Amino acid sequence: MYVTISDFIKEWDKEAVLTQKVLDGLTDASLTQQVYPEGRTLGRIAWHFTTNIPDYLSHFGLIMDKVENTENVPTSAKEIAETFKKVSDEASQAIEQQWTDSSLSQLQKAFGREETNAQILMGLIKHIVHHRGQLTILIRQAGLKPFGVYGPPKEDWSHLGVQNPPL
Ligand code: NI
Repeated sequence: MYVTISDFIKEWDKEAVLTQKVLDGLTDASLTQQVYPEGRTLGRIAWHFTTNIPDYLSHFGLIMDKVENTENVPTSAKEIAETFKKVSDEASQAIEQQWTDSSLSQLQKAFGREETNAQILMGLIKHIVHHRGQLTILIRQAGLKPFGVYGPPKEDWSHLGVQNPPL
């Protein structure tokens, strides 16, 4: 668990770089990929976790600008990727400027229970990681090669000289 703001920011920035790489690999056509006919599209999922960042942090007391027109999922992959970049940078600035290390151990009501602000911040990272995992499946279904978030996608094992990758 995060004890200092700088611990959190390090983790936030590291995950944001990985998420950015996933989003930068999207094409406009891939945004309409669905997991089943009535399912959410890839674009909607990416837009959801992006626009949720300021909504979530504002809900827990940080002052941040919300994303405009959140109900309209962009048809441009570049717009989603650029919005994520802006929002994730603004989030780390807001947290650094508005909270101190001692804020992290303060309790707030969250999801029907008491959580520390450190847990609340970790919840935001988990939310993004959860949906980012969904995206990588949809990216594959859309016929694109997913970015290897925590390890290489299957194509890159062979480039590394590995014929039978570990599961
Ligand atoms: Ni969600």
